[in-house]
Amino acid sequence: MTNAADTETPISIAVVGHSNTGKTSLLRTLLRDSRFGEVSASPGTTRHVEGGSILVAGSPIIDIYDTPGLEDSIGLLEAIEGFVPAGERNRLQLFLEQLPDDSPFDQEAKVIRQLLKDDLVLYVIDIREPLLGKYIDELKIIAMAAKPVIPVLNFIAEGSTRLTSWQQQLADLGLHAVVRFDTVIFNFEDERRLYLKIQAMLPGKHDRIQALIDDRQRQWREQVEAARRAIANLLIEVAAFRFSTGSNGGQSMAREKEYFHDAIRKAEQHTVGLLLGLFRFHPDDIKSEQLPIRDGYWSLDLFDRENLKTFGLSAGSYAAKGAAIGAGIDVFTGGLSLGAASALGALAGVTWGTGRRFRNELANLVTGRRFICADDNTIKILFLRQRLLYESLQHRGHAAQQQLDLASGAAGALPDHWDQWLKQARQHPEWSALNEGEDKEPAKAREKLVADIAGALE
Ligand SMILES: Nc1nc2c(ncn2[C@@H]2O[C@H](COP(=O)(O)OP(=O)(O)OP(=O)(O)O)[C@@H](O)[C@H]2O)c(=O)[nH]1
Ligand SMILES: [Mg+2]
Repeated sequence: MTNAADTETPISIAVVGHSNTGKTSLLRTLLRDSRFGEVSASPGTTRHVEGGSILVAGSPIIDIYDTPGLEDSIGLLEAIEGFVPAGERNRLQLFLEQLPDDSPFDQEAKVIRQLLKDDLVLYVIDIREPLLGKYIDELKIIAMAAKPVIPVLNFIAEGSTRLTSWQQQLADLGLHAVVRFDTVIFNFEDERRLYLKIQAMLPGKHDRIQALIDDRQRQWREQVEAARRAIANLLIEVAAFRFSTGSNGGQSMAREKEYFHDAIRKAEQHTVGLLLGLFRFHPDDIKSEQLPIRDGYWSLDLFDRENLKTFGLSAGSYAAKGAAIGAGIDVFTGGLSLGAASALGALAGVTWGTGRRFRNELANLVTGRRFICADDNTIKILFLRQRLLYESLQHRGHAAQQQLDLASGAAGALPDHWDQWLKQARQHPEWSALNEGEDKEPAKAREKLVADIAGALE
């Protein structure tokens, strides 16, 4: 983009409101920056005006400013009315000019100064509270700046019972362009609606805001699609992974198992990193004793049997398979004939001619070696927990401070074609980069499977 739009000054927006209503949280979400400012449960956290830029293709469309919370709006309004007679046009400006250095309103003065500079005001409201006099006074002060105001109703999840009454009362005050925006449970639609309202109030900036909306929409779509594909890829990589025991210079079975587990753990961690990155979370945003991800790792090891409980899976398959050598592994022994290998799915009737894909396994049959692959439960857990992470990240604002809660049993069911997908992936060791020496040419059929699995994540 090298048109005039680039040289235009960004739209400037002030975020104001009573203290502790979630102003800084709103900026974090809009800026996609969980490190912006300081957020805390106690009021008076933000002490200075601090700004950030909302960019499209590297150029700022909106400069948005966080301000300290208004605390004593009733006193402030009285002071303004006392200093500057009604009817004066630049009442706030005159008030600032007359304010003594040691005034108790120095925090408020910072807010007013910012209000006067900006094109538009977002007034953040904690709707868990009723519309008290202090809010009305704040709105009166803001109105003196004569800027377009959009009330942003926050704490939607907790305050839903008051939502209509707030909307009604704001409408009575002449404020119709209200938006709801829960800064903790992010919902892309809410963000879009906020930008649409801003667009409606600043007609001169229509195209720039449209560019922002389109960009955010595209980003969101790509982000979601990439996340789905990352999970699909992980599933295929691991399901198609076969590890021939005895191929590592005669190491003990236990060490081979560890090696095998580690390869899968790394693949999972890689995916977790991708998912966090796609939704622009820092790995250590998600922490605490409540589980489940710490420093970009699932805190519960993939091969921990506790996962079975969390995801409501039955451990039965372990017991049933006498050959199982430990959680997370299926063993196939060359000596057990093709019958055992067919448990991989679809090997019955295999011939040497069709066996290129299975050459290693067939060689194992001859040499009496064994190979191991991830068992069904491991792959299910792998899928379910990545899906849960993906769903949580999608609905998680950058201001969220509480943990993802895995124990809520929110894992849900496996997709309809699960068994078929698994079977297919298991027949294609060459689809897994975890298998050394396999050619990893992207096969059309693999690509189709990725698309199918990704599609089921919608
Ligand atoms: N549950 C919930 N908590 C929220 C929401 N928005 C903000 N919070 C929490 O409310 C508290 C205050 O949020 P801040 O963003 O610091 O609020 P602020 O308006 O910037 O506060 P001051 O700077 O002190 O005026 C923090 O504990 C946030 O995590 C929300 O939509 N839902
Ligand atoms: Mg703040």
